[in-house]
Amino acid sequence: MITLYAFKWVPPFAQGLVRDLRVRWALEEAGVPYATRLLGLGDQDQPEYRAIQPWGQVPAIEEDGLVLFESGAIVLHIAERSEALMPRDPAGRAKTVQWVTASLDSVDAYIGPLADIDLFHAGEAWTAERRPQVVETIRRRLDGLARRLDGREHLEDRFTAGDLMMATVLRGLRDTDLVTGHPVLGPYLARCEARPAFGRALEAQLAPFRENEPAMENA
Ligand SMILES: N[C@@H](CCC(=O)N[C@@H](CS)C(=O)NCC(=O)O)C(=O)O
Repeated sequence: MITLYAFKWVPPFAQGLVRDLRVRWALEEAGVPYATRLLGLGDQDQPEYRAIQPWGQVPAIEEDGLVLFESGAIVLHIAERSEALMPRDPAGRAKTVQWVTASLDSVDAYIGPLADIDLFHAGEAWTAERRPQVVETIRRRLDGLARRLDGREHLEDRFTAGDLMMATVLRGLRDTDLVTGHPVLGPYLARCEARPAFGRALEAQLAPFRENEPAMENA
């Protein structure tokens, strides 16, 4: 049985965005059952967990002695065993790997700096100058993606792990209208999120956050 490492709780701005969502979604699409090990405060820095994930981040998985980190690598590993995530023919497999890689290298890498500005450095003077440049760069990345998706349901001729990864990357812009207000990307993301497996994965990530909500100070 696969054991997935995830967080017990994260602040609301990150809930629904933590990268174990990708792994949960892939497992749901593939119909593979899994157990979770939830990391609390300080667990990330313990040597036992650093031996599993060098930077103390989530997600990571363990299965029959195999330890794997990096959400893209884990999703592809799951896709290897499920046609629901990756076609069996060599070209279909190659295209799936291509889109998983593109979601991370060609889209996510450009979205990260905006989250950094909006979530971790909000209100700092330097962000006023930098933010418009970051948004413009993201827009150009989204334009390329939208041109690909215009007139298509998915990145290829069917849903694959590439769409799963791309959708979770696009969710990282949920506090802006860059995706939700986009005539091609908004409906694309909505289509991906309408999949029952996504709903189950999201709920599985959010449930522990509700259960482990920190007590309000002075409450
Ligand atoms: N490239 C890694 C990134 C993992 C990552 O950034 N995880 C975040 C949660 S989404 C995390 O654990 N952050 C806490 C930290 O960095 O201490 C992957 O895709 O798995």
